[in-house]
Amino acid sequence: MADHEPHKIKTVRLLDFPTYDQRKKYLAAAHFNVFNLTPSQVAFDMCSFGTSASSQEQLAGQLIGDEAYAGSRNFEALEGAVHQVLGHTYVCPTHNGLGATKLVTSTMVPPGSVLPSNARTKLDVLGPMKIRYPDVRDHGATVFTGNVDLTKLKTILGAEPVALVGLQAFADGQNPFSLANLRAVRALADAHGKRLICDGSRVIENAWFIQRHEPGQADRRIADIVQQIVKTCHIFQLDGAQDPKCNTGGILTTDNPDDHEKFRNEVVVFEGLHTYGGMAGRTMEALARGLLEMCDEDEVHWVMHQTERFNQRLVDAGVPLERGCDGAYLRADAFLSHLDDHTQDTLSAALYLMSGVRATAHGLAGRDRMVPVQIPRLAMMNEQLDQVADAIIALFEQRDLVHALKATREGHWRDQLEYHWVYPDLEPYDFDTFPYEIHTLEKVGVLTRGQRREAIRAAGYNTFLLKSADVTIDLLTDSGTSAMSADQWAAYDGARASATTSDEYLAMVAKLREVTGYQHIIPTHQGRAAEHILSQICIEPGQLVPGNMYFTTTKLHQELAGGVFVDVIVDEAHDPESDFPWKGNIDLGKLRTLVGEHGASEIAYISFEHSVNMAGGQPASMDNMKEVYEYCSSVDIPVFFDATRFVENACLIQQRDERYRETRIRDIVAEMMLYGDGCTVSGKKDFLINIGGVLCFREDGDLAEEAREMLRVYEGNVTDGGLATADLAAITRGLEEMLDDRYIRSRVRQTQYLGKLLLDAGVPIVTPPGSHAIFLDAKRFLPHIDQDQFPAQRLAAEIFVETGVRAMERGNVSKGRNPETGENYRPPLELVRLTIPRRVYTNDHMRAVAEGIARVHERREEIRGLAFVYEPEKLRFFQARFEPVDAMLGRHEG
Ligand code: P71
Repeated sequence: MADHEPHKIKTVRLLDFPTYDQRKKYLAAAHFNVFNLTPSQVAFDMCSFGTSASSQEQLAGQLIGDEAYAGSRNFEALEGAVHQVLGHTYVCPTHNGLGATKLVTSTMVPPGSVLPSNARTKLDVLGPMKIRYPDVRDHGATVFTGNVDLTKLKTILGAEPVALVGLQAFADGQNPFSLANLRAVRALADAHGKRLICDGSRVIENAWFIQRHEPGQADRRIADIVQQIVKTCHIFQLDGAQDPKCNTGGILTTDNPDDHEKFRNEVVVFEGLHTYGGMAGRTMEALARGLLEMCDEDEVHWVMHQTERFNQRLVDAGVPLERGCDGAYLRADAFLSHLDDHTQDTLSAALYLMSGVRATAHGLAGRDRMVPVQIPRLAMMNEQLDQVADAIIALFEQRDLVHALKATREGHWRDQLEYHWVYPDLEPYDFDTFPYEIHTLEKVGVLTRGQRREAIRAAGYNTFLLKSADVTIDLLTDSGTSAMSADQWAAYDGARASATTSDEYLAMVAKLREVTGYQHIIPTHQGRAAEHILSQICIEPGQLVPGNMYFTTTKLHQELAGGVFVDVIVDEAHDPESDFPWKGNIDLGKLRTLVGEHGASEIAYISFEHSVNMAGGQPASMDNMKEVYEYCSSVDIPVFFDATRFVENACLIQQRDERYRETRIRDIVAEMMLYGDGCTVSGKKDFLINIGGVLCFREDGDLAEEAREMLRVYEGNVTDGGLATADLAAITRGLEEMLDDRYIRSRVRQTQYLGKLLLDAGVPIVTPPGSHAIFLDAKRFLPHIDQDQFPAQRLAAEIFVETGVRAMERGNVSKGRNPETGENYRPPLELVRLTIPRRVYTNDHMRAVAEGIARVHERREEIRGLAFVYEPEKLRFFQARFEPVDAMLGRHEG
C-alpha cells in the first residue's frame, strides 16, 4: 500500500473557502443549481473531469510547437505515445471524447442500427442522436460489475441490426469489466462480424481493478494490462480530460487501416485536420505526455489508494453510496430518503450550503439517481479528502433537516434546472486545511536502499553532494524550494522585462512598504547579497555585532566587514530540551553587559533574526522585540532584523501569545517591524519564491543611498538588484499569499505535526518544534559518537539510506574550527535539520519521514561516526567529504 504520494508539489492553485453567508448568497444567485457556481465560489470542486493535476513535463509541453496545422510535430509526439502505450497502429485525434464518439457514429452507426453497451452514461450522447442503446451489463455480477451479460449480447446480436458492440472501461465510473469477459465479448463480436469499440477514458482504473481482483493478474503491470485491453478491441477511444490528465482532447485508435481511413476522412468535416483533430498543439503535447505517464505503477496505486480511503471513510459512517473508481457515488434517494423529489440536486445544494463542497450529477436529467463525489486526479491531499468526507458525513447526520428543492424551471439537461429553496438550518462545516490544491507535480526519486547506500558513499556522506533526482523527500532546505502558485506564475509570465524602472519594481516597493512599513526598499538577488551590503556599510572594522545566534552567511559577511559577531541569544536556545516558547529572544541582560563593557559606539548594530534558524526555527516574542528596541533606541544602537522567516515568527506569536490570538498575521508582522530600523531578507523562504531578497531601511535615506551605490557595482540595477523583472512580479504576488492566515497556519501546523510524530516515537528533537523545520538532537540520538566524529553528519547520511529523505547537518561541521586553536568548535547544538519546503509536501509525506527516522532510531546503536577525507577552509559543510570511521578502521586493520 502506498504510504505517500510518489511525487511532490511543483505548483499550487489557491483555494477560497467561502463563508456560510457567502455560500447562501452564491447558491441563491445560482438558482440553487450548483452547476451554476464558479470554482471561486466553491471550497472543493469534486469533479474528476479535466481537473487533474498535471506533471511538470505536461506543463512544459504546453509551450512546445503549437499550431502547425498540417503535420504538426505535436501530433508525431502523440502518435509515438499511442504506439508505445496503447499499442494500436493508427490514431485519429479529436477535440475531446465527444468528437471521437461523433466520428464513430457518423462512420459506423447507420440510422436504425443499435449499439449495445455496458454503460448508461453514454445515453447523454446516443439518446439525442436517436441511436438505440440496449443495456447488456451483467446486473448479477458482484466483483466485475461492468461485465457484459454474454447471453443477452448474443441474443441482441442475433436479432437486431447491431452496428458496433460498445464497452466502457469502468462503466459509469462504477463498473469494471474483467479481461476474461472482454475476451469473450470480442469473440462474440468476431463471430457475428461486428467490431468491438471500447471507451477507455478510465482504462487505468479498470486495469488496476483487474490487477487487484482478477485471478492470475496480480503480478502483471498496469501498462501491460492496459495494452491488452486496447489490443483486444477493434477501436479504442479516450477522452484526454480523464486518465491522460489533460484539460481536453481525445483520440480514436485502431489497427485497421480501412477504419482509420474512414475516421481520417470524417475528421476534417467535424473536428479539424487528421494531424490535430481540433486540438491545439499544446493539448496534443500534454496528451502525449499524459499517456506516457498514466500507467506509472506508483502513481496509479496512489490515486486508487486515495479513492479507496475516501470511500471507506464514508462507508464506515453508513453513508449510502456506490464505490466509484474516482470517488464516491452517493445514492441520493437513500441519503435523503424522507424526500420524494429532486433528491440529487437537493443533496448537492445542501452539501454546498453546509460546507462549500460541490458535487453534482451531470448530463440528462433523470438518467440515474446518483450524486458523484469525484476526486480530481492527483490534485488533493488525503487531509483535504478526509475533511470533504467529514462534511458529507456531517450532512448525512443532519439529513432530516433538509427539505426538497422546489423546481422553478424544468429542462432535459441538468444544467437547465432551476429551483427555489427554504434554507435548512444546518450546522456549517468549516474547512481547516491547506488552502490550495495541487496544480502540477514533480516525480520524486525511487532508489532502492542499496542504491541509496552507494549514492551517499559516492557523495562523501555529505547530503549537500547528493543529486536531487536521487532524493525521495527533500528536506535539505526551505530556501528557494517553495511551490509557486498559478497566480505567481501568471504574474511572472505577464511581466514585461525592463532594464530600467519596471512596473513590477514599483509594485514590489509599494507592497513591501505596506507589509514592513519601511520606506526604502532595495531588491537583491538573494539574502546574502543584502547581508553583504548591510555589513559593509554599517560595520566599522573592530566593531561588535550582537545577534540572536549566528547564521552562517550572516556571520561570515559581518566578519568580512571587520566585525565581530557576539551571541546574545537567551541561554534556553542552547538547550535542545528546554520548552521555553521564545527561544529566539535576545537576552537583554547579556546585551546590556556587552554595551556596558564596550560602550555603545563599539556596537555596529543588533542583528536580530526572526524564527532563529540555527536554534531550531525558534521565535522571538513581541515583548522581546519591543524591549530590545526601546533599550537600543535609548543608547543609539540600530536594530536590523533578519526578517527571512518573519511571517513564521508572527504565526508563532499568534499561537503562543494570548494577546495576539485574534490578530491577523499581517498586523502582527507590521507591529514586529515597528521595532527595528531596517532588515535583510532572504526572499527564498517566506516570500514563496525561488529566488530573490531585499534590504530595507525604515527611514534612513542616506544609508539607503549608500546601499544603492554598492548594489550598482555588485548586484544589478537599483530597480532590480540583479533579479529578472519577472521575479519581482512573483515576489509581489508571493508577499500577498504569505500573509494569508490560513496558509501560514497550515504551514506551521505541518511542521509541528512532523515534530509530534517524532516525539511520539521517542526520537529526540529540539523542543518546542519550530516553524520551518524539525531539528533532531544528534547528541541524544547517537550518544555513543563523539562530537569530533560528527554524529549529526552521520545521522543525516543514515536517514537518507533508510528513507530517501535528505536532511542537513547543523552542528560541528557547520560551525567549523576555531581559527586560534584549530580545534572544532564542538557547539552545544549538534543537530540534523529536517526542513519543510513551503506548499511542496503533504502530511502523508511527513508521516513517512517520521516512520523512517523512527526505524533509524531503533538501530541507532549500530551507527558509527565519520572522519574528514576532505575539508575546505570556508563554509566547509558545503563541500566536505567523509568516510565512516568503522570503514577506515577496517581498512587500516586489513
Ligand atoms: C537555509 C538557508 C540557505 C543556506 C544558506 C547557507 C547555508 C546553508 C543553507 C539562508 C539564510 C537564512 C537566514 C536566516 C540568511 C540566509 C541567506 N538559509 N538568513 O536555511 O536562513 O540567504 O540563501 O538567500 O543568500 O537553508 P540566501
